[in-house]
Amino acid sequence: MVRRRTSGCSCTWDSCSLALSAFAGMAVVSVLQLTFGGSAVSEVPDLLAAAKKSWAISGSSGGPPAIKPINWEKVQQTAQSSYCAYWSKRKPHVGYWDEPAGYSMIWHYMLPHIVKALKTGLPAGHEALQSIKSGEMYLFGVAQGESMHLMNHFFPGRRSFGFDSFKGLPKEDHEQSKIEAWREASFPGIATEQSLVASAGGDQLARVIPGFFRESLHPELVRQHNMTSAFYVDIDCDLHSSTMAALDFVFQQGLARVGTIIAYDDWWTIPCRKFHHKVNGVEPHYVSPLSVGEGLAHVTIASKYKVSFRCVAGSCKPVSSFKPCHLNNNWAPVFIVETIGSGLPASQVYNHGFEFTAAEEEFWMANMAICPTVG
Ligand SMILES: C[S@@+](CCC(N)C(=O)[O-])C[C@H]1O[C@@H](n2cnc3c(N)ncnc32)[C@H](O)[C@@H]1O
Repeated sequence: MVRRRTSGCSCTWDSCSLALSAFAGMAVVSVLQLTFGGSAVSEVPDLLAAAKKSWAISGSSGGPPAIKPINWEKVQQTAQSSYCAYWSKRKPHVGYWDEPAGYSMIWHYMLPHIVKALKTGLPAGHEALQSIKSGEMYLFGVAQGESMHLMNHFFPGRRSFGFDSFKGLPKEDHEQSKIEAWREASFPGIATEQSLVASAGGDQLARVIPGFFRESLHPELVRQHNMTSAFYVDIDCDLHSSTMAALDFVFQQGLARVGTIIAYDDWWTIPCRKFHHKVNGVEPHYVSPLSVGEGLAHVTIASKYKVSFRCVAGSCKPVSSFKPCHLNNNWAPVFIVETIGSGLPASQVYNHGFEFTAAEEEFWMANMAICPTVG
């Protein structure tokens, strides 16, 4: 059963599996029939035009390689086979304590396999290894009690920091990112600060910073909590303005570094809602995920901090295989920071790492079974 989502989270574990498999089957047929031609972009800020340019990856552009070349294909193959092996053995609902609530954060299940592949696939001494091996986890949007618990389950022994108002969403500032389900005060906390800390390994490992990000995310936090490099940043705070505040904090404070992995739960929620439904009185229409919500914040931050991101898993690359365990056949996009600032050749401003064309975005939204149900 695919539950109608009114949250920033996605769907049930099994509904996602089914939906993704259904999408897979449909897509295999449709890919043969479709040629990706013209596209209709109706709500695209200037930034999007710049963002849509794609740049060559480091080491293959003809310019000086920003970092030691990494065999990304091999890393992805290793992660892929490890994840598929896990899938073949998994029992329904394994490790998923929140099934009755209808939340499924299925991209989290890919992370241990990605990390394992990075640890073995990155050249010894590569700067990314430091945060991958021993970095900390920064989770934005935690008061439903899911992400901190899950990440501690997958990465026990790592420190985690959870940020939430415990009063639900604030007001969205970005007009095009407003959808009815994300009203002010939606999703007031279910968990408490204490229950979150307990679920994430206790107070030696977990810290919760309560408050709205615009007040809570001040630079002093870094010193107060001795925060160090982010191995993982979890964006599940739904709104464009909240995502901007979260990303700005981790990049400005130097917590996000080369090797930091960032995943977004609601990258597709606004585009999917607008694609399939009337929103704020406007008939269904296409908007790119790079022009609203979390996607727009990602592009803005990439530009502001001159970041080159790479898609490592999830829905930041069109699916090339429709096996349920294919790393890109997943709801949320997962990126890794490849370079920051001076790492990019002068000709490249930044690289958001999102690999869909407009036609592929439309195709994905038209065929992805969960898409009409979210928001
Ligand atoms: C859909 S829930 C995500 C729940 C989740 N991942 C978990 O582990 O419980 C979104 C959460 O983001 C929080 N949030 C969104 N914007 C915020 C902001 N600007 N400041 C503080 N919390 C915010 C909300 O309070 C809400 O708990």
